[in-house]
Amino acid sequence: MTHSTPTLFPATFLWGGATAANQIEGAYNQGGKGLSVQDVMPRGIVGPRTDGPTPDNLKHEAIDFYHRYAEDIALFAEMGFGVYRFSIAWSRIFPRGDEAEPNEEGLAFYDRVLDELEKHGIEPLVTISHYETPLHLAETYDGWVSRDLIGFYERYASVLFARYGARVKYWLTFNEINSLLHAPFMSGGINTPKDQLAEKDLYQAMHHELVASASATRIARELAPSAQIGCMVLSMPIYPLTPSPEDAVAVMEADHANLVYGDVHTRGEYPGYFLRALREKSINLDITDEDRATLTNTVDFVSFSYYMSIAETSSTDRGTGEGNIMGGVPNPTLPASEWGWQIDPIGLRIVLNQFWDRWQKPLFIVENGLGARDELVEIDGVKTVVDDYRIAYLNDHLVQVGEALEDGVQILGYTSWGCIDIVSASTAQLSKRYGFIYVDRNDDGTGSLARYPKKSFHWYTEVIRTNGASLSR
Ligand code: BGP
Repeated sequence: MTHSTPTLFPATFLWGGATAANQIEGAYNQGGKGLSVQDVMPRGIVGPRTDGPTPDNLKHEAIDFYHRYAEDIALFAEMGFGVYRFSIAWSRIFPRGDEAEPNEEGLAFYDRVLDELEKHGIEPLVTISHYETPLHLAETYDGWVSRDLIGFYERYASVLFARYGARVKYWLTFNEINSLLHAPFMSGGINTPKDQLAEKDLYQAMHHELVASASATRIARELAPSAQIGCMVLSMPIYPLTPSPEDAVAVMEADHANLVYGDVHTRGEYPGYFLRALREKSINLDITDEDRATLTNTVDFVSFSYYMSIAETSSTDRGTGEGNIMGGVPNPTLPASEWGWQIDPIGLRIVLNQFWDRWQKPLFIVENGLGARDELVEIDGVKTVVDDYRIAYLNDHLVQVGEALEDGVQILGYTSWGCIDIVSASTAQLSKRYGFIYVDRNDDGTGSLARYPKKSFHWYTEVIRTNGASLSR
């Protein structure tokens, strides 16, 4: 059933956009910043990692937000953003990750970003760790496989809460924490190649991240009492390929593998289905009593990315599905983007309901959007992009957000992904664009870095101005 009259988004609904430090900032070796795992991933997760920084890594300069943040935030303000989600580069604050003292120059940069946001009345939403673990922690400790990372992360989070806690209300502990098993180097700084990694080590790394996340929540309660702490998961509704009970069970089990992260963050303990899975794999995790106590520090809200849905089957004949880090079985009923991500606006309503029913925590949609190639054209002397395809994608997804609001789901806000063109995470391309603002930079690194509002810029401005009433149903 679809609601026919325009939904009233709550007056407090936060509209905005989202980015991540490694994909937007550039200045990879300036301001005392150390290297992160991203500095040796010039091809994203689809290519091999390199021994050190290489000239073909677009993230090294990205779109130079490090120097142009004031201009970019002014453009966000022009669209009427009420919130901007960005991440803090861990290696700007702790260049190697295991130092005792933070890098003041790195901290001062984010002070300046926050000043600019405050000037425009934009609420910051800060991701503490977004796929940018300091490289030293990967190479010396094997990333999150090591329990030592919990302490380093606690120190890092404490510094952030102490410094920015009075200015930042909304915090996310780990970007897409459930991607760890799929992309161990990017997501968990795990240096051991995936094919040589013992499954037990991967699950141990997952446990360490979950403990660190809960510990950050505990620390925030002391250092930043007005902060709201959220977890962040990659959401992907999974449909049975056929109505057979076996396919329904395949969906349930695939769902469990994703939902366990939100379950732990909201309930404070591991669910039985997960313990069963470990038992059946004969994996005995090192979980201390102190870990168990830490996990009881549950989050205030749940945030998630949503790009696509997928299907599942019990059959061994699965076909191959491309997707946002986690693959699955292609759904024959859905179209796909140029990068093979299947487009499914209704899936967003389903996921919102599923998460709300399951966790009863306010939800924040912190990533959603269409990666597409854009063509810069000149209309009446003004350079722009006529991105009707992006407008259609966002419109249809936001209509489903309205449906979920009608369903009674509590939603804090919506930040579309890559609100200005940035380097893609999976393929490290600039040509996979999500933004309302076109950035003149190409995959070969050429371009002036000039910014041009696209047609969607004006469309989104109107959506925000009318608080969703201008959406077409
Ligand atoms: C998510 C990541 C983002 C982002 C987005 C789009 O998985 O959290 O960092 O980039 O996906 O993916 P891509 O950039 O590969 O198109």
